[in-house]
Formats: sequence, C-alpha cells, structure tokens
Amino acid sequence: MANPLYDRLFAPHEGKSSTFLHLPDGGVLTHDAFLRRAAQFAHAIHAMGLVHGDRLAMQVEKSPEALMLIAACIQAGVIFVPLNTAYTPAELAYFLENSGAGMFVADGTRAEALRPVAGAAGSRLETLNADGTGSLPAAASGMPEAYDAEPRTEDNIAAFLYTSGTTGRSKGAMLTERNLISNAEALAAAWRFSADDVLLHALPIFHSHGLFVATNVTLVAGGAMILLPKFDVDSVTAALPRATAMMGVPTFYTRLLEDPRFTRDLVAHMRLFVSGSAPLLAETHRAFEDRTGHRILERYGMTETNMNTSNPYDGPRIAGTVGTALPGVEVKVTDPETGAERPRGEIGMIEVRGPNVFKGYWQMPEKTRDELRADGFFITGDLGQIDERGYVTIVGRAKDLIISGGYNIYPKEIELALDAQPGVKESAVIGVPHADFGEAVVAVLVPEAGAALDTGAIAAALRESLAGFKLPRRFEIAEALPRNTMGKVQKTVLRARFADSFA
Ligand code: MLC
Ligand code: AMP
Repeated sequence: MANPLYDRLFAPHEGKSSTFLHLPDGGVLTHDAFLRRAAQFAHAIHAMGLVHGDRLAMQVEKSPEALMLIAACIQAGVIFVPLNTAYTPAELAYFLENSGAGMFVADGTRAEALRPVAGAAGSRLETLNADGTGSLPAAASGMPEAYDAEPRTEDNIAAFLYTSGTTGRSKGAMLTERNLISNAEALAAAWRFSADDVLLHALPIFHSHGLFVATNVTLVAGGAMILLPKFDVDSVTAALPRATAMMGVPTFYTRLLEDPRFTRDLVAHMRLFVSGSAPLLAETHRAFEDRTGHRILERYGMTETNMNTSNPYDGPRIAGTVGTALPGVEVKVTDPETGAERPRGEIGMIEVRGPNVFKGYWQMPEKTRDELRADGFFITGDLGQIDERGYVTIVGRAKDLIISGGYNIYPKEIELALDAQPGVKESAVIGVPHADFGEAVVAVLVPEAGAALDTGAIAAALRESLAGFKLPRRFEIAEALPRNTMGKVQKTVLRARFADSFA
C-alpha cells in the first residue's frame, strides 16, 4: 500500500550506499544506513503504542537521529510535531496539551524538568539526546531494519507546525503529505537540485525552512547535506568548500559578510545561495554580490503555506523582491477589507492558493475560517504588490508580528506576560531595526500610578515562561501609549519613536 510522503522522500533511497549526511565529526551516513536506523525507530514508536494519526511531539537537538525520528513518524503514519529547542516548560505544556501528543521526545538533559509537563498532558516521555543516545534510540536498537510503511493518502496530515497568532495563542498548522510533497518537488525543480548537490544545512529542523525546504528538497533530489548543529560562522566557513548550495535566513548572510574569511575564493565553486523567512535587505543582496559574485536567490513562504514564490534560478534575481509564484501556486493581492483582487502594481493583502496550502489549524475551526477562504485562498497577513512580470514585493505586514533572526515573535504573547508583572499598567511590544537580527524586540511599559518599575526583575520573570529569543532586548518606560481615536495603540508611532534603539 502507498505511503506517498515516504514513497517520495525516502523509499527511492533504500539500499543506496550514497552519502546522505556529512556529520560534524567528519563521518558520513549513507542513505541506506539512515533508513535502516529510521525503520528501527518506526518499530520502536509503534511498539510503544503509537498508531496512525497519533501525535508525537519532539523537542530535541539537531542530529541525524532527530531526522530519523521524523522519517520514522512518516513511515508509521504518526503526525510529528517539532518544537523549538528554546521553548520553556510552560510553553511546552501548551503544545503537548493542545496537540494531544501521545508521546513527547525530549533531550535527556531536560527530561526531569519536563516529566511533570509530559505527565500532565498525558504524553509518554522518551529521550533522544544530541549524541543520538537516549531511551528511544535504546528501544530502537535490536528492532528490525525494515518497516512496512503504513498506508496513507496525500490528504493525510504529516505534521503540525505551531505558529503563534495575534491573540497570543499558538495554532497548530496541519500540513498534509500533499503539501510537503508538492512543495519539495516544486522547489527541487525550480532550484535545479540533483543527486550531485551537497547542501550546507545550518538551520534548525523544527521550522519549515530547515525541515520542509532544506531537508525535503535534498531528499527529493537524492543529494547530501552537511548537517551542522547550528549556524556559526566558524563551522560554516569551514564547511563551505565541501558544499554546492546553502540556505539561510538573512542573519546568516549578514554575519558571513562581516567575516573576512568569507571571500570570493571560498565560495567560487558554489552553485546557489537561498535566503528566506525574513526580508533580505537589498543592500545585503548587493554587498553579497560585490563580495562573492553570487546573487542570493530570495524566496517567500510561511508555516501554513510552505513556499509560495521564488526568484528564478535562471533569469533576474531582483533584490528586494521575493520572485514569482512557484509552479502550481497562485498568488494575488487583495483589498484587506473586501477581499476583492487588486490590479497589478497596487499594494494589498497577499493571498495564496495551491497544493502547498495547509489544511487548517488543529481544533481551531474559527481561526481556520478567518484565514483560509472557502475558495482555498490563504490570507497571509503580508502586504505586498505584484509587478507586470509577476514579481512579488513584500512591503509590510498587516499582522502584528516581529521577525527576529528568522524567528517569529508575536507581540501579544509578550504583552500578556508583561501586563501580568507587578506595577505594569499596560505595555506595547514592537520590533525595531537591528543590524544582526533584522528586527529586535523592544517593550514599552506604562507603570501604574506611583510604581517604580524594575525592568531587570521583569526580564527575569519573563525568562521563566518565555523562550529566550522572544525576550525584549530593551525596555522603555512611557507615561502613556499613543492611541488613535478608536483607542487602538499606534504601534507605528512607537516604532518611529524607538527606531534608532540599536543604531
Ligand atoms: C537566538 N537568540 C535570538 C535569536 N536566536 N534572539 C533573537 N532572535 C533570534 N533569532 C538569543 C538566544 O535566546 C540567546 O539569548 C542568544 O541569542 C544566543 O543564542 P544562540 O542560539 O547562540 O543564538 P545564535 O546562534 O546567535 O542564533 C541566531 C540565529 C538563529 C540567527 C543563528 O536564531 C537561527 O538559526 N535562526 C533561524 C530561524 C529559522 O530557521 N527560521 C525559519 C522559520 S520558517 P539569551 O539571552 O537567552 O542568552 C519560516 C517560513 C519561511 O519562517 O519562509 O522560511
Ligand atoms: P512563519 O510563520 O515562521 O512561517 O513566518 C512566515 C512569515 O515570514 C511570512 O508571513 C512573512 O512575513 C515572512 N517571510 C518569509 N519569507 C520572507 C521573505 N523572503 N521576505 C520577507 N518576509 C518573509
């Protein structure tokens, strides 16, 4: 019986002695070795009682075994729920409970702290450590090295990826096998990936960029990845000579440009650099070309839709634009109030439709209806325009969202935490320009009458519940928040007032 995602990503590589992963210790893992071990993981989770449609949440460090666990879920028909390694126990409690995860796989160093959280959510706790050890791999050892993939259809859900919202409550975006297959195929073709490619992979594997773009494109093409645990300039410059392509968020490229070792010679052999997840400044695009001779290929996507548009492989890669709709994907710009399509060149809400667009938010039918139209168009929350040639330019966001170093931060979530602090009457959280992260978080606090705010204590309190990347990098005290006549906080005024915070 068919299991379309397994059949497309993994089955073609069974028995192949070709290299799939180049590891930080200099070792390699072949496709065959990877898949035999992944099959053992599939047997292990099956033996632990997970069946088709169950959820497995994972908060684990990036490792070959983490990818094997994902392959195992696909094979066993289990929905995988990857979670940011920065999430605190308080954040994780929500994801486990909301997803109804039957199993939670965590790093062993955090297992004790997370046991109560897993227990409260009714999730079985297993461990998988950065070095590939842990209770789950131990259970997998000795299992058969082949697994008959569970029968699935393209309409079945492969993964939930959580994305925050303007209300501060995260939503589980349900991605189907079709979503992932169609996008991986479209991107591999558009970017000319082949079995000869070696992708430098320094992104995290709990978001669509590192997982569904980087990893799935490589799998579809049959290529290899240099799997770095995280981005750092030293290991990336050391690995670049062995790579043919690299994908990253803009921060990767600005950091590389700051380093004198990142030279034209170092990357003369490279075939492709791709950027996405956050706006790439036109000046970074130009500086990159001046330094290396390569024009970065910028594309645009999101958790709910995978990738929507891309600059061309052949043809003009235009700085400041995110290119044209991928084959099979429709992109239009609409009036944010009425939903009526706007003519080319006019600014409006970007909406997308295609096999890439998710099925909805898990157990949130109203939110799904708010954002996913009955005719299949998804309302992205991004504002943009489409030119005569079909190139999309993103000019802003209608959603109150900060993107810092490629991570999304929803101000509402931070504001709720700030408002709960003693002495805080109200707060507003904004993103302001930051040379390294693109945008950085600034919190504007209004004290209650007579209260003296201790921002150090407030920062410490926030750190208890919120992931580190969400924490404000600066606190500002204000007597009042600017409001319009409707009483709505004017964040544009605050953004202008604090625009130079990190200049
Ligand atoms: C880490 N920190 C951040 C941060 N990343 N702060 C703000 N923004 C970020 N992005 C904080 C940590 O909390 C910590 O602070 C300190 O920085 C050091 O942590 P680190 O892990 O050593 O940071 P660093 O290595 O510098 O990480 C920066 C980064 C990383 C840019 C390499 O954030 C990264 O890999 N970003 C990629 C995100 C990504 O993959 N996005 C794709 C989303 S999918 P403290 O105070 O706790 O010590 C998507 C769809 C699409 O958007 O289109 O692709
Ligand atoms: P996420 O919810 O993490 O998937 O983030 C998706 C959001 O990232 C999109 O809605 C855009 O706002 C933003 N984004 C992704 N790629 C780009 C890009 N190339 N340029 C500008 N914004 C981008």
